[in-house]
Amino acid sequence: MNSLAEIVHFLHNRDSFIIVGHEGPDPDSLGSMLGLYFGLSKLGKRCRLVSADPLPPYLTWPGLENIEFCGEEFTPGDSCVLVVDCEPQRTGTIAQGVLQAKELVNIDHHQRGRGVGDLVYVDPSEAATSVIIYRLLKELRVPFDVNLATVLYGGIVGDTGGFRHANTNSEVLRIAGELLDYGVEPARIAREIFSMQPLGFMQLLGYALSHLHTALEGRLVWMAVSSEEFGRFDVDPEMTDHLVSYARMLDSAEIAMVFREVRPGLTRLGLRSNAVDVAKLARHFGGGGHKLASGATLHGSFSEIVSQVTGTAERYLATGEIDERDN
Ligand SMILES: [Mn+2]
Repeated sequence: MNSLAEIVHFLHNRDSFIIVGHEGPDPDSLGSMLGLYFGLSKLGKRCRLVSADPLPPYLTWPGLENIEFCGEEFTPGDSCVLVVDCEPQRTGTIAQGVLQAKELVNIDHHQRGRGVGDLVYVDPSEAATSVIIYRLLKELRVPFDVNLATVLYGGIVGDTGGFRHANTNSEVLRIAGELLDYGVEPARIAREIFSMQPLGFMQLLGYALSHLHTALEGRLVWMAVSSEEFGRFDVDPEMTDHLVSYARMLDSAEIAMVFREVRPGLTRLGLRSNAVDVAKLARHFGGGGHKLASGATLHGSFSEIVSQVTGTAERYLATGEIDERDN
């Protein structure tokens, strides 16, 4: 792994960048992308922003309108590619093009993120990649303004769950406080990320809550929503990542899981906990993430996936171990 100073030196000495984040972009991925975009542009560099997937709805951050949407046809040309908030393999349909970059820089904060590229900076102790970008831009002596502050603040709010997750610390709050002084509107940013939902989602949520499942006296809680049920409420399953945060509210929950059958044969599993390492559980099923927030994508029959994963999670909670025969 490289030092932050080496990344800074590298960025200084290049002129043309393509900045990409992960598939299904979230606020921290976007905050990191846009933060680099505004910061490097201020230094006179040429920057493009590229995403494989559409943006979350409702966000009105500055710079989002400059994001280009590409797929398998994406090629980086001579530009240096900066991959933020994930490994290059997780950039979705543009991943092949990203990996062809003449120069690749990877900046991330995911646990077990090994980083892939000519320069790699991965720090799992950071609450958000947007915090790393803040530090980089400070080292680069970029002058901050309300636009830059807004996107970095938005990224931090996203990955700390509005300063409620365990990754919230005094340093994060100090940085967020400094960003607010540039004129960021905290209430608007929080509402756009957490508190704006279409009617269909509200009704689906009611349905999912009234069909909440528990095991081990509520220590394990899960929701399972089939593609037929998503269709019934006219809700796009890919836009319902946050269902898991409602499951997690159960007072007795140690592990909360949500199964979303995004289409027949393809299920996304979201995992949250307050203390138990759910990244371990996610990795067992081919996924990954953070200790307290992780996920995986599974193929096969929805009902079989639900019973298999809940069985493994139940044994994991009861024994503290994952039986490798649980496959
Ligand atoms: Mn992140």
